[in-house]
Amino acid sequence: MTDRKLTLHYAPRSRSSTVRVLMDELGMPYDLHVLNMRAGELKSPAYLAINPLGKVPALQHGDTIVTETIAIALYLGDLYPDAGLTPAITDPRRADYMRWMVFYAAAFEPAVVDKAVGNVVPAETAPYGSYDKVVAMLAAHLEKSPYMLGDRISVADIIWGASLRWLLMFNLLPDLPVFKDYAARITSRPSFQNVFADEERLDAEHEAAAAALVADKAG
Ligand SMILES: N[C@@H](CCC(=O)N[C@@H](CS)C(=O)NCC(=O)O)C(=O)O
Repeated sequence: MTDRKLTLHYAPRSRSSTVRVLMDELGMPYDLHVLNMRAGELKSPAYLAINPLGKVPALQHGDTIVTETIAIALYLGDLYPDAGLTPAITDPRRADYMRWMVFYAAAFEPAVVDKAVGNVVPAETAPYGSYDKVVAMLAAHLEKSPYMLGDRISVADIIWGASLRWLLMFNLLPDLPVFKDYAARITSRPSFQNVFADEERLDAEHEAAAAALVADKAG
């Protein structure tokens, strides 16, 4: 629990959507600061003061700012352990939890991005070895259990489930049943479905607002 106010700086259909789902799953009260990415609001001086990279998500906890999706997820999971989604430091699953969360940011995302843009990085230099090995390792892991840490859902599944759904949608991962089943298992949860529905509305509003800005400038 916390007595400092939590604010999520967020734009629909982005990595910040995953954090929004996570905060709903954890059952924490928070303010949502909605930014219109299409209208350039992530690059406003006010937002750059929060995250100099002009990217979402960013979490504000009182006067403290946390950026980076995985850092935010680890932070929130530890802040709300009673939700039952965070293996405690004494839990034997904690090591796997840390490993899969850090692997996501340090190896999996770079492997996928390099693959998507056609960067060929020698396996000895790449922080992930090779894309094919990363994908094979993840598939083999998910073949063994329904969730990243075994038979119980955790914060790690909110991250991995959201990402796999997105990557499958854009053909950035092989269309394997193990990936499709896992992504569906996680993102069919009401927390995801509620955010997806709200984002359809928000994104349409943002598109219209961005188009109006362009028309204003042209006129
Ligand atoms: N490493 C960052 C990446 C954040 C990121 O790239 N966010 C994208 C949205 S998914 C963004 O804000 N893009 C807007 C931009 O770069 O202008 C994290 O994991 O939080």
